[in-house]
Amino acid sequence: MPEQCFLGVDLGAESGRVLAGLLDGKQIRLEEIYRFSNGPVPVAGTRRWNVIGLWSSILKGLSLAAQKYGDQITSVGVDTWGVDYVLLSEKQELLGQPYHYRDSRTEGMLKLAISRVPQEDIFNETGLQFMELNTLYQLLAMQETDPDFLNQAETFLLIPDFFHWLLSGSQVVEFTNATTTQCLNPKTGDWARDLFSNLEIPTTMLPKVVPPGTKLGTLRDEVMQHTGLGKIDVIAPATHDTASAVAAIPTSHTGTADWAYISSGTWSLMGVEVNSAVLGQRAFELNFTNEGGVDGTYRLLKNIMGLWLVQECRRAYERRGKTLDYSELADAAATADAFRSLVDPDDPRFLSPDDMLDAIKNYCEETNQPVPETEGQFIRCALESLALKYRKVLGWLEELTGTPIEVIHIVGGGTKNKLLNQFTANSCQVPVITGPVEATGLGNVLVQARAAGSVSSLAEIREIVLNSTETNRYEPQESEIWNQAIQRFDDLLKSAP
Ligand code: LFR
Repeated sequence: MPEQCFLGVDLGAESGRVLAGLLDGKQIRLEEIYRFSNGPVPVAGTRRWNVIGLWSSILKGLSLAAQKYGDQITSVGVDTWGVDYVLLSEKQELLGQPYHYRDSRTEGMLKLAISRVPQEDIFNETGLQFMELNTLYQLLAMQETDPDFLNQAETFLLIPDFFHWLLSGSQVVEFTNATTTQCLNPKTGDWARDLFSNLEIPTTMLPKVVPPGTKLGTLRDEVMQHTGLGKIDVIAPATHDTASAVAAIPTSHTGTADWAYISSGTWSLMGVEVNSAVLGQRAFELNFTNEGGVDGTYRLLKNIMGLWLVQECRRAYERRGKTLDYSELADAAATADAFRSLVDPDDPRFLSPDDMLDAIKNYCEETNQPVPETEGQFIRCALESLALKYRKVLGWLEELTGTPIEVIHIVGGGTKNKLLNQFTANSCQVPVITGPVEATGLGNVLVQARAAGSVSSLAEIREIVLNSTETNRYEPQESEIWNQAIQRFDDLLKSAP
């Protein structure tokens, strides 16, 4: 079979990429066509996404792809982070500048929501962990403080759906990303309309939900003209980046919960794959989430603050006039003293601090630990704390599923941090397999390939990734000192401010 080309647009919180996935029978090769930066834009005391700027970069990437792969291209699809949305008016105008999930307007919204609907009912209806960044609380904040746009909204689209609309004119929400909103009922696969009415949020703007792999249409004429692409299909991949990443885990164990994954980037999403949402009391107490995946699977997982801690330390150093790259920071951490100070990575103060170094210092002060001073001490504290949090989550996953976890797969850009990979194996006391870095992009294009009939199942998607990419293995070491550290970490979580 000649090489088929599928274009994947993968937008992350720090950068976006247009990728070409070249499928040749049982092997896939992913090529980065164009990379551009992304990030929150401060706008008059708020944080927004520059979606028009992103669209312009996507068009540039698609033009470059057209020049290189022209007639070989079968389809295009977009994935991004979850929860954020745009509103379109009746005349299909973008209403306002879309908010970034770290904008502070949602503060207090969880409290407000549960004063109207019991928290357990919200969990039973949506199966989602409680995080104030969820779409539900963003919509509630809008309804409470500035309902004009909501009242005018004819269509609600999540960020990837918005780009699919720009590409093809389709106005639907893809399922995997819809499950990140806390607005969807995993049992019915439809919007949790009762919950919306109890929270007095309008529901008329909610479009149809479609599964990953749905053909949404073909490129608009104007996009073809602008980019030089032909009338190719626009296919919804698993539009939630984590769903795409987990679809591309190189495992031959699809269908069992004896392996865990960590999709590691700005966030660390750690969980197992299950065949139906886990909604019991214990999942609620532990604040676990059930996000929809490919082929009817669910990701039982927890959001862990992830390498955001390191990214923000780096930015804080930059503001102090010190520009360091990630490898310099990792090297400094590698030679710093072990377990000098620990933090709960998921303490709310770390979500959007003005200055991450100050936030970590304050946490250490309040918990009577040595305050980090050097770069190495800060980063070591962040990485050890993340690895210890992984161990806690591993234990909870085993408790919820009743299945011991034999191996952890880490995928995504975070796998480049070898120190964290080794810490994870040490802390969790199971082998860690890392790679591919580009799991999200691979998952995106392989779901498109499945829609085109070139691949048959989730298991085959994973087999192709296994055949096509390199992985590394880390064996657990230093079990004794990590076991002592986990004791200390447990005490910290119990007594933390
Ligand atoms: C990762 C991710 C997480 C989601 C967070 C915010 O990029 O998509 O899964 O919880 O971003 O949307």
